[in-house]
Parts: sequence; C-alpha cells; structure tokens
Amino acid sequence: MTPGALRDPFFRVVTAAAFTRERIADLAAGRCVAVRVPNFLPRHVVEETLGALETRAFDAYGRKRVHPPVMRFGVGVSDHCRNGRLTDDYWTALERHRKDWEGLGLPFDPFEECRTALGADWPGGIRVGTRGGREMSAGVAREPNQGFQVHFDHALREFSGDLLDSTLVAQFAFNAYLSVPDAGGETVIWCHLWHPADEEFRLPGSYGYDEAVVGDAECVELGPEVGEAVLINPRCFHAVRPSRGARRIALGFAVGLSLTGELLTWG
Ligand SMILES: O=C(O)CCC(=O)C(=O)O
Ligand SMILES: [Fe+2]
Repeated sequence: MTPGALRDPFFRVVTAAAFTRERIADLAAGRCVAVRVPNFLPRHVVEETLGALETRAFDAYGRKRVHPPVMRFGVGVSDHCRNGRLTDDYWTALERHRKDWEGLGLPFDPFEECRTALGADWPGGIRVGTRGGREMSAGVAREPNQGFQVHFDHALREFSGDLLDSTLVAQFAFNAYLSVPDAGGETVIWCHLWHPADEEFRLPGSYGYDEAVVGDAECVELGPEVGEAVLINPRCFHAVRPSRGARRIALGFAVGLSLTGELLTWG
C-alpha cells in the first residue's frame, strides 16, 4: 500500500473555538483523534505562568526511562509506577510539588484555569481525580525540548486495576502551550493502537518505541502555538519532535471520562 493512499475519515484533527461537549464526545467516541483550541489560555495566564516558571529549576523525568531527557516542574504518575502499581513515593513527591507550585506566587492556579475552560461545556463537570480518597497531582509543566519518543498513554495498560477511584471509559491527554520553539517541536500522532507485537519495537528500559513500530500508518502533525490547548487520544501512538530555539513548555495532564460522566484529571 502506498503510504497515505487510504485514509481513515475519523482520524482527523478538529480545530474549534472551545472544547464543546460535541468535540469532547467526538474524541471519546473516536470520531476524531485531536481537538485543538487556539488562544485557549488568556495571554496574562500564559505570561505570568511562564514568567514564574522561568525563574525555577526544572527536574528531569527518570533518565533511564526517559531518554532523551524531558524536563518537568511538578510530579506525574509515570515516575512513580512499579509493576503496574502507583508507589507511595508519589504522595510524598506530591507534597513537594504542591509547595513548589504554591511557591511560584501566582494569583491563580494555572491547572484550575485549564480545567475550568476545558470543562466549561461538559455536562458532567471536571475535577482532579482521586485515588484512595486522596487528590492526585493536578498536572505538570513539561519541557521536551529534545522531543518525546514514540509512545502511547493508557492507564488501563500501565496500571493494574483502576488508577483513580472511578472507572474510566475513555482517556485523553491535555496540553496547553506556554512557550514554543522556533523550529520543530511538532506533536505527531499515528493511526496505530498498541498491540502486543509492538513490544518487539520497545526501546530497552524506556517508555518509548522505535519509530518503525508505526510502520506506514497515517499520521497527523500538530505544530504547537503559544496559548493553544490540544486534547488528544493518547492511546494512539504519538511523539514530540526535537526542537530548536525557545523552550517548549506545556501544562499537561491526563483526563479520564468516568462512568458517571465526569472529566477527571491527573498528573
Ligand atoms: O507535548 C505534547 O504535545 C504531547 C506530550 C505527550 O506525549 C502527552 O501529552 O501525552
Ligand atoms: Fe504522551
């Protein structure tokens, strides 16, 4: 087959003025693979959050698992998962994370700004998910200047049992861009869901896969824009291309659609 000769009409990116219930439902149902909302974040939120983050040192994700390194400000589950279980050190790291974010001295909570705008039209509302009654991380500022390897995100496969106190019926990944590079840094999504045979392409010890895993599957490429937010189906293999110039910094969190129709977020 010639690559790109046959296209899936539902493997498409939708650009919208807001995350309406129809667009979120399209993503959950598989009628699109990504929803982009330009100018999602007010300019002052971008500028003040970025200004504050620029004064702080970022940590790296676990360097054995995440290579090339990705920098982060805040805590996410991926550094605290062993044998399909969330380890207790997630909760201790989360206390530090909360102090660090509060220490930025922002007059608003950037993740709450994101949640409020993302969930504004969603009938079931939006909140940070809980596990064992404890609130999860609201999200992470991520800086993948050298890119993310080809990977997928799916709590069902990464964790045994329910990660949150609620059963999820769909999962999305949310990113709002605070700073974008001068060149590169595109998010690429392939029309390919994980299959056990894909494990032969797994990079040893890594979260990522050799790009050959996606073969000639069709793909879409999204060049991030400052202030834009993107919600994707992270079960499709995706990657971030290496970039040059300015830092590529996004506010990111996972979003689950619960059985009771709520949007539940976690980092
Ligand atoms: O930064 C991005 O555009 C996507 C990062 C990613 O892999 C994710 O949000 O799951
Ligand atoms: Fe991802």
